[in-house]
Amino acid sequence: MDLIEKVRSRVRLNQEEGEALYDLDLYTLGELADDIRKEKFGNKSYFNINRHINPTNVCADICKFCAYSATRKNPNQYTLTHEQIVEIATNSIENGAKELHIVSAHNPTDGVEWYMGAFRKIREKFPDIHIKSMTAAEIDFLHRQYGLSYDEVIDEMIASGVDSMPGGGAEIFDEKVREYLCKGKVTSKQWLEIHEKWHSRGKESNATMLFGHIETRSHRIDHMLRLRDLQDKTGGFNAFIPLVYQKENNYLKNCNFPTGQEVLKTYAIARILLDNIPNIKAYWATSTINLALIAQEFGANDLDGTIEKESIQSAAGAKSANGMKIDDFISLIKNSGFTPVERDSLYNELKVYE
Ligand code: V47
Repeated sequence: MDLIEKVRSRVRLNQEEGEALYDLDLYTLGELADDIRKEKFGNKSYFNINRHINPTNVCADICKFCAYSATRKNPNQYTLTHEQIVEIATNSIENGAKELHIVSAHNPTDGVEWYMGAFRKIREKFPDIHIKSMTAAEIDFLHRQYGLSYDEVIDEMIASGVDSMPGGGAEIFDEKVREYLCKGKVTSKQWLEIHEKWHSRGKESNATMLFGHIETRSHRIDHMLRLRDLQDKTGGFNAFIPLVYQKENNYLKNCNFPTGQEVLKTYAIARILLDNIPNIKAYWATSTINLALIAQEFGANDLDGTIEKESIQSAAGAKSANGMKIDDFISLIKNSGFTPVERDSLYNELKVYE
């Protein structure tokens, strides 16, 4: 059976076949991915009304790709108080946010209680809001800095009101590339172990992949297959999110910045290879909204959300600092030929915009 036949027959592909998908022309690959997407979701395209909150940029780790954390390039340190965090959450929830996506840098001075207390204060005031927070990199940092085991951090998160984990900190799993990008941070094995532990509590999470820097196509396929293996065991991943590398204000140069074609191929390949992760998210903050809308025809079924305020990617040059108005989001999806569906954080449908 040739490769195209295998994809059409839904045969699971290996590393070599995954790499060979990149050699197909864009339209053939797109059509293959689109068929799978349509089979699962018809004409629906998902989004949520969410608020990103980044409580601190003070970071004990140094990742070459990061423009957000406070370093020589960005000397403006900040750490929000619990009161400030709750105030931001309150404003957003009053304006319709249904998910708080809270991600911090690795702050070595404020302690575990600063992280967890914020969740408890939000939860006390808003029993129903979905809190998506703590990347595996943050959990590993709290373990390294304060001597808690992964299990202890995870149990404390759950007790404090965290509902699901975001997919950050995965970067690229290949050990050599990872060492160059972010030596000292959570390893690939640890990242996967932490998500496995989270899933074993019946909880769900997402997975990202940062691409378009020094990695090769082969590294991307390897990354996706490591996620597929874990998903076979746990079934706990909701969405896979390929993040396109943004190149301003950081220390990672000499990169192979991807063309639009390469980005679309990567979404399509994710849809084909990850036969056990339901949602492929085109996170418009890194792909641009234009490419994210096209990605809907290349395997993606989700565009993330309105975001409201975005600090990590916009620090590195993305045009996402002020999020997107819900009406604009809905009409962009409609005008691109899809049916917008507002979802909650766990992909339950809340409203279909016919
Ligand atoms: O892990 C840092 C990435 C991630 C850059 O789970 C960069 O729904 C591009 O994980 N260019 C954090 N990316 C964001 C994240 C995320 C985003 C949207 C949705 C979800 C989800 C998770 O941001 C980090 C890192 O890979 N990042 N710097 C940069 N220069």
